[in-house]
Amino acid sequence: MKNIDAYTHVRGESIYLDDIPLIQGTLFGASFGSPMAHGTIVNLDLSEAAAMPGVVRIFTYKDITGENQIGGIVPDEPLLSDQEVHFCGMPVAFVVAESIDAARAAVKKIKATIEPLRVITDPREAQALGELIIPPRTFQLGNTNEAWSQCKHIFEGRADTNGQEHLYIETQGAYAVPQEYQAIKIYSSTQGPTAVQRAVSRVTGLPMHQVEVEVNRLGGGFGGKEDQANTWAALCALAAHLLKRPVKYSLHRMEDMAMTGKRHPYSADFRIGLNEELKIVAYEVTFYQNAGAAADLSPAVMERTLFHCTNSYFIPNVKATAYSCRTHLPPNTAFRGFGGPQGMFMIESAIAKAAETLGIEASVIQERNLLQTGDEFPYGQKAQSEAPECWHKATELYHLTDLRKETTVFNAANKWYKKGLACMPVCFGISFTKTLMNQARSLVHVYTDGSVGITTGAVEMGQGVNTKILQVAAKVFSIQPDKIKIHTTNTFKIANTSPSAASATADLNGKATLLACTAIANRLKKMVAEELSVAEDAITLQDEFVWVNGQKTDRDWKSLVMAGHIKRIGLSEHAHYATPEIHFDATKEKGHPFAYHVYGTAILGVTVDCIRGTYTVDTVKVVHDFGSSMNTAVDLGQIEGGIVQGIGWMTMEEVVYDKEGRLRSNALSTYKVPDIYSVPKEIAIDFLQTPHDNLAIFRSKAVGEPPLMYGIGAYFALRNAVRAFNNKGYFPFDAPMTPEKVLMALYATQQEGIIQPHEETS
Ligand code: LUZ
Ligand code: MOS
Repeated sequence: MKNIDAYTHVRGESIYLDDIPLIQGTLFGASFGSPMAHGTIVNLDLSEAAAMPGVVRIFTYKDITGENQIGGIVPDEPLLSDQEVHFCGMPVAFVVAESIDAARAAVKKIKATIEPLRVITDPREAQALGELIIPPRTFQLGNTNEAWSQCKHIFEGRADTNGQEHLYIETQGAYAVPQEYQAIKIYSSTQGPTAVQRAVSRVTGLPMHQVEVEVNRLGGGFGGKEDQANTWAALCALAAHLLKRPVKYSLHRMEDMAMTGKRHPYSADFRIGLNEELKIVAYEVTFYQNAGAAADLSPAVMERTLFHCTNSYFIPNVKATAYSCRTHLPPNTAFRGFGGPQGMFMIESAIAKAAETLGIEASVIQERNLLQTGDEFPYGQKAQSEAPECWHKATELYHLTDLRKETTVFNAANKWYKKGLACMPVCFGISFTKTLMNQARSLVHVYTDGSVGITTGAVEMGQGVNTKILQVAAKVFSIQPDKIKIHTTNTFKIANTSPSAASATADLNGKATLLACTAIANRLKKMVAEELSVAEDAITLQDEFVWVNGQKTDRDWKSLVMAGHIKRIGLSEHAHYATPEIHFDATKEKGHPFAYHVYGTAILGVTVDCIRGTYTVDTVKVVHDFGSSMNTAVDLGQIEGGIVQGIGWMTMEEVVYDKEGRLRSNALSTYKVPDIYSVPKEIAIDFLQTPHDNLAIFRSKAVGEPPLMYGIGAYFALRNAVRAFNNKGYFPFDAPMTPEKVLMALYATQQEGIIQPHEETS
C-alpha cells in the first residue's frame, strides 16, 4: 500500500502550517534574538522599532500573563530573556505587526545593550567548572576495575561527534487564533501537541482545557519539533491572547538554524580491554554531552547515550558515566537516535582503535562480541538478540570476503584512489526511556455510511504513521482504505499525548487504534450473533462483508453499520494503550526499559580521492530486522532516509560555532547536507523477517530511528580508505569526516597525541 499522502504531496496539495488560509485581521510575529551568547541586558531600546509602520506591539518578558518558563524536564528556560542572555538567538522580544515585512523590519531596529559574560562552548570546559544540567549518571555491569587484569590488550582514546542541524523542510512555526471565553486555538508545526499545549498554558496562565493545539502534518521533524516547537507557539499564543487577534509566526530558514538547538555534540574518553580471543572484557567510557544553555531534553538524551553505549555487543564489565554540560549554545535537543548514535560512535571508535593498533579488521572484533539472546545489557535487560543473524546474513548475502578482496586489489592497483569498507551493526531499544510516556489513545468513529474517522496522538511528519494507523483499522474492519480517514492530531480530541518520537508512534497509537476498532467490531459481531442465534466467534468481518461460519453473507459493511446504529449500538470508541512489561529504576540504573530492540547490520563502501580529499559513498548494503513489516514501501523510505541522514551527520554536515558562540554554518551555503549527488550510489536492503513475538503493532518492529545509525559506518569506511593511503600519520576519532579532514588525514604525519581534536573549529 502506498503512503496515503503520496497523491497530495506530489501535487503540492498537502496542507502544512504555511498553507492554512489566514483569518482576516491576522497579525505577524517576528522575534528579536540575542546577538550575544552570554551577557546581561543593561538596556533594551524598543522605541525606534515600536514607531515603525505597521507595528502593533512589542512583547517582552514583562508582558507574560502566566509564568516565563518553558523548561520541561528542568525548569531552567525562560520564554523571553528577563535579564541574562544564555545563547545567541535567545528570544528577547517579540514584535507583532500588520505584515511579515513590517515585523521583520522592526526587529532590525531593536537595540540591546548587553554586558558580556564568559562564553563557554566546550562541554569539557563546562564540566570542569561544574556547569551541569543534572548530576552525572553511571551505568555499570560487572566490575571493570577487576577486569583489566584479565585483558591482554588495553586501548585508550578520545572520540568526538559534532552536532547536526535538523533541516526539516518545513521550518518551525505557529498560528494562534483567539476563541471565545479566552480560549485559544493554535496550529503548530510540532511533534508534541501536548507539549505545546502545556507550554502555552503555562505562559498564558490559561488552563489546558482552554488551549486547543491542532496539527495536520509536518514537513519533517527528526526530533527538532519534539520540544522546540513550544517557543513559537507560546509567543504567538501570548500575543494573540493579549491582542485578541490571530498571530502567526513562521521562521525563516536562517532564523530557524540560528535559534533552535541541534543534535548534541559529544566528547568522550574511552578505555577498552580485550583478551587473547579478542573478546571485549571491559569497557569504560565517560561522555561529555554539550547540552547548550538549557536542559530541554538533554537529560533524556544523555540517558539514551548510556543505554546504547555498548551498541550491539555483549561486554561483561562496563562502566559508563555521562555528564550533561551547560554551554552557551542554543539548547540542543532530540534528533533521530536521541543520544544513541553518539554512544555507538564511541564504542565503534574504541573497537577501531583496537583493530588499528593490532593491525586487524575491526569486523573481527565486532563479530566476536555480538550480543546473543540472553545476554545482559548494562542496564539489566536481557537481550532477545537478532544481532548474530543480521551480521551473518549480511556478510554472506553481500559476500564480505569478496568485497574485502576487491578492495585490497583496487587499493594495490591505484595510488591516488583508495577504497574503504566498514561493517556497522546496530541495536536500538524501542520505547521512551521514561516509562510513563509509553501510552497512547485513539478515537475511532464509524459513521452511518460506513466511513471511518480516526484521531490519535500520532503526528504525521512524513514518516508514514497515518498510513500504518489506517492499515490497522482496514485490517480489523476488513474494509478498503478509501473508507478510512485519519484526522488531524488535536489536543481537544486526544488528551495528554506523548510526542511523536522514539520510533514508537506507530506502535503506541497503532495499538490504541487496534483496541478501539476491535471493540467496535466486537459489538457489531455480537449483534449479528444474537440476531442469528450463533456463537460470537462464528462471525467474522471479511472483505467488506459479514461472514458466518466461514460463509459469506449478503450483509455488507455499510448495512451492518446502519443496522448497528438502528439497534443503538455504539459506533465510536476511545481506547487507551500502555506498553506492558517495561520498567526502570533510576536509583539502581537497572530494569527492563525497552519493549524490544531493533537489530541490523550494514556494510558500507567508500572511495577516497587522495589528491583532493573528496569521496563517494559507493554502497550501503543492509540486513535489517523488520519483524514483520506492515508496509514495505514506507519502511524502505525510512531506511533509505535514515541512512542518508546518518551519513550526512558523519561525513559532510558540520555545525560550526565560533568562540563567541555564534553559529557560522547558519545557511545552506555554509552547512552542507546530502543531496542527490552525494547519496550512496547503491543502497541494498534485505528485509529480515524475524518471527519472535514482540510488543510491536502486528509484530512489525519500529523503523524510524535505527537506520540512521548505519551511517556511522561511513566514518569508519572513510578512515579505512585513508589508512590504506597513509597508515603512519595519526588522526583523531573526530566526526564529521569532511573532505577537509580527510585531506588532512591523508597527509597527516604527526604521531598520536599531537593533534588535538577540535583544536580550531572556527
Ligand atoms: N524522546 C523522549 C525520544 O522523550 N524519550 C526517548 O526515550 C526518546 N527516544 C528517542 C527519541 N525521542
Ligand atoms: Mo525523536 S529524536 O524520536 O523526536
